Amino acid sequence: YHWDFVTEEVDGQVQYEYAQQFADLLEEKSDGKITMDVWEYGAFGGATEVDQVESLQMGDVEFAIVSPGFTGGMVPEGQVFALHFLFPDDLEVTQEILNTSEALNVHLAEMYEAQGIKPLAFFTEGAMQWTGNRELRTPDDFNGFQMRTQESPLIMSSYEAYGADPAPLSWGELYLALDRGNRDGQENPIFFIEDASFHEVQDHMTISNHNNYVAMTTVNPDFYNELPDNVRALIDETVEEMQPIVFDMQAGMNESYLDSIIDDTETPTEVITLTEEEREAFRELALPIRDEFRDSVGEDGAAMLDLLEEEIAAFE
Ligand code: 6CS
Repeated sequence: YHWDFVTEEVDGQVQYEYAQQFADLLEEKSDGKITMDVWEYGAFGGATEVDQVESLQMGDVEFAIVSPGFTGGMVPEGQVFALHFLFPDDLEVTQEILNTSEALNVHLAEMYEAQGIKPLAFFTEGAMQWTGNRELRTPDDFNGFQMRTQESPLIMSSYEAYGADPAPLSWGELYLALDRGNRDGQENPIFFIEDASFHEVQDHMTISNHNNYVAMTTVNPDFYNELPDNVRALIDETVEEMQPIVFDMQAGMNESYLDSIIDDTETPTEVITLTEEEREAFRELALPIRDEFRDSVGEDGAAMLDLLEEEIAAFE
């Protein structure tokens, strides 16, 4: 077997490192019978994140790491990950929920599969933070702020609720957009902000922990369902083994890259951390977006969110 695995990130970043280790593990387990080509963001036909999802749906690639933020138009229910302040702040607990939730691993997974995207696992890439060309401490600071988001209506609604003026963009174009002032700011986990050098062209960063970044390990369902049982079992086993590995990977990178941002005196970035009271002002504005989610996705999607909220409450 020889398969293709596309990612939305580049060498040294979480998704790419994940895919490489995944490919190595699978090659080892299969005694070299399974090999994979791992693709960096944009390398598979020069595509954007949304194009890459389409390559998976068409079966041009077998495996992909997909961020739900780019599937808002195809699987609206996946926008559950766009909801700020939904998952616990404790990332270990959040990862436990991602691993065990029936709402996600059964119900949401079926909704994805119906659209030609089969999620095998959900993993966090870390808490998300804001960067901006001005300090972001209160919702007022977002007034008229040109926020870069991924391609998802509910991510945009979340920032509109803060008073911002969000506009989607592929991340490959984001550095220049921030540098030129076509966008005022963006959200991402710390490792990504540092590795993509966004901090070089942003004077401010806010540790907001308003959400965590979730990615999905996905396969083309026709390809996967037609595999012999023993091959599918090897894939499933590898997916499971990768979960703690990728959790530690993101934790390490997010911690050490914060120091690099703070220590970079050539292009200084002012870093502030929101107090619980300051976060509360955002949480209040973010809560009604859950109703918007329920109204826009219909009954099954709303029931999926109800169940997920129950599961989260049980952990808290
Ligand atoms: O901001 C983005 O769009 C990118 N962020 C991460 C953490 N991974 C890939 C994604 O495209």
